[in-house]
Amino acid sequence: MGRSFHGVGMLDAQQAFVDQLVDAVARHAVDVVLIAGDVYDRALPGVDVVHLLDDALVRLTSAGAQVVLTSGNHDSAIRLGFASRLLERGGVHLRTRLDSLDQPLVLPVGGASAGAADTAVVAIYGIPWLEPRLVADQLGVQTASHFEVTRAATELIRQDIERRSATATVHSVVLAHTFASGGISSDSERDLSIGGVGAVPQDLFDGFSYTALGHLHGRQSLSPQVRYSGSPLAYSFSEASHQKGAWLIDIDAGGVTAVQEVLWDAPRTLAVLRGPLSELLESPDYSWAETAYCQVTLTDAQRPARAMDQLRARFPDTLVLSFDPEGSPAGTASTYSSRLAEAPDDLAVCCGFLEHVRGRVPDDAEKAALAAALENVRLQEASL
Ligand SMILES: [Mn+2]
Repeated sequence: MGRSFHGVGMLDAQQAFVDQLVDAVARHAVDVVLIAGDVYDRALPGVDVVHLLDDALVRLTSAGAQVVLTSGNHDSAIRLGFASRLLERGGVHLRTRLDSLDQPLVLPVGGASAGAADTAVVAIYGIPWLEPRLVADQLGVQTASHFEVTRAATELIRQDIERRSATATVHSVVLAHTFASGGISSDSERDLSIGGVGAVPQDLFDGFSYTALGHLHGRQSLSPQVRYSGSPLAYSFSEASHQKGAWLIDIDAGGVTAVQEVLWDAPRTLAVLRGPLSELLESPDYSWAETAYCQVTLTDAQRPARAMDQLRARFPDTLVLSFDPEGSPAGTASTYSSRLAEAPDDLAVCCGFLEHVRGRVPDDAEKAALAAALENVRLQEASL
């Protein structure tokens, strides 16, 4: 919530998503809504955005659901976790702290396979975004890597499941905000690769009945039991082909019995257009894009005058314009901005800037200094 799309505010679209979510919760009689971060797009969200979350939590609980919510890398875990022990009483279970990792929301589950002498429960755990260098000590791991801290967190959860299994059949659901391998990245999560942040292997989640992942924007299944719900809205043009939605999980005394998709209506179509200006302006093939948010790449050999003005006459919501002239050498984008648009991470953006202003690529020592500076910025943001 709070994130914009290429400069366009998305609060109305986020409000419309909340309406759809509340409606789906009521329609399917959902018991628990799982939100695996990011909740906000920044540590200090705007007041209207905070109000939107406040309203969403009230409406979800009024519709009969409890909510389990973890913080993502964009959130301030401390701010988001404010009053968590009080909210617990209202059915909103914030999992933003290391010491609540192994404190699940426990709910009884019924169903035919429950033995007479046995109680079956579902235990829902939330792993917030773990910044390796900030949590390694507390988790008792030597190497401050995503893999090691996530492994330590899942180990604590396994121990808790084992304790509870002495007196009940325990079906476990784990929320985690992480980049699990097998996940397909899109531009919007580019920051995750800063400082060599790697993916964690999905087999860390083996043995849990279901793992609900957050971080990647594309809704996807790494396995039947390990899935990303994805972002409720597209936040970059690389998500133009995404069908946004969520997963609806059924659990009874025998475990997970069904997983089905719930889809969200997109507020606007995204169009990724490419071609010479005259064709884009005249061809009826593109009339569908006239009401869309457009990303346009012009391929004219000569850069047309007033290209943006001309495009906006037909496509008023052209948000991104770049040039890739026909006949220019393969792989060399023509402008600084179009080269940067393809940079995979912030380090590449900084290196590209240095190359642009100095005419040579940074050497290894300069690269290392830049990487360290970016890492420090990221850590400071994480500790806000
Ligand atoms: Mn994230």
